[in-house]
Amino acid sequence: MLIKRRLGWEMPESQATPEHVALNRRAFIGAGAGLIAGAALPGLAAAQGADPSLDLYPAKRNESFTLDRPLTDAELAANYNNFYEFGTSKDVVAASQKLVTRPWTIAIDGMVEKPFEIGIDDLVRKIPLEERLYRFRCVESWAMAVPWTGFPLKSLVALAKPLSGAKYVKLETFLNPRVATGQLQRWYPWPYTEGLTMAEATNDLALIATGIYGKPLPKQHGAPIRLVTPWKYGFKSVKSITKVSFVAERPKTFWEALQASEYGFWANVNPEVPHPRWSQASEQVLGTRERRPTLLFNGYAEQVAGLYKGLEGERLYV
Ligand SMILES: Nc1nc2c(c(=O)[nH]1)N[C@H]1C(S)=C(S)[C@@H](COP(=O)(O)O)O[C@H]1N2
Ligand SMILES: [Mo]
Repeated sequence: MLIKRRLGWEMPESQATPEHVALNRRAFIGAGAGLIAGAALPGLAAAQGADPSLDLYPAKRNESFTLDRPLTDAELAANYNNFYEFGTSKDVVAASQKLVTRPWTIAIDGMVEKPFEIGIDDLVRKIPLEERLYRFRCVESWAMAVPWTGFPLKSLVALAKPLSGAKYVKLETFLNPRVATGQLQRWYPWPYTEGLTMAEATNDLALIATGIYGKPLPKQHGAPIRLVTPWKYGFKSVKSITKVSFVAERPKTFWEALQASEYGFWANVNPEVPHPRWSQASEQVLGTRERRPTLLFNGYAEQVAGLYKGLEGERLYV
């Protein structure tokens, strides 16, 4: 297991602008107390055998996705995470190891020809995996560059066979407060939910990731399957997905439900639109002392700007 190090160049958490707001927790004290007793974990060690998808890694790199900066150190990326199900600090490695990722089933439902469930190991053998180098930008203003392994979300959409009335894809994380004790904190709108328009979901950049740095995803990165939308702030990239629903109405997302004035549905990266509590003009590159100017759509404007034609009246950058 990776050991948490505090390196000289690492951004101390106290200096990062926290995503969460200072909610009035007093109103909720005691709300989750009744659940805490049931946190025992059966057969944890036995459930953690070798990953059955290991032979698929490393996947062939798709060379059409290039970077303007070096890759972030793998250990650093794996030790500085946001995964509120396992706590609000960046240090969720130990807590997230409780997540059991096999068996793991993803439900495809809503407006589709025929709803179905698919196991992760069937899914990763149905759609070919590839590696892509992507920039990644958290709304808190830290940024990284990592090699994801996965497949385009549009391939999963094709497998799902959505009906013409489907306008949005809604993606949800598991709900299991016994394992993810952050979910005992009931002022958060669990399960973590995200959404994309059908046009966004079928844009080639939207990736379903099952791996990182040439290996299956470690738990803290959202094993065994997560979303990666590199032109949007990181909170859109929902982890540990168990349900993908095709819906007619725009889904209410986790962060929007928590604080709509700070986190909207679109959340496209834009240096000129500040977060209400901090500037988005530049970003701190994890693992360096470098700050770089933030790029519109995180540098992916060529691929995605067209998705927003005619939507100029929307809060596209919050
Ligand atoms: N289920 C879930 N998904 C999540 C989050 C979370 O707390 N829970 N945090 C989001 C945020 S704010 C960021 S920046 C990225 C971080 O991904 P990483 O830890 O793999 O770098 O995950 C996103 N996906
Ligand atoms: Mo984030």
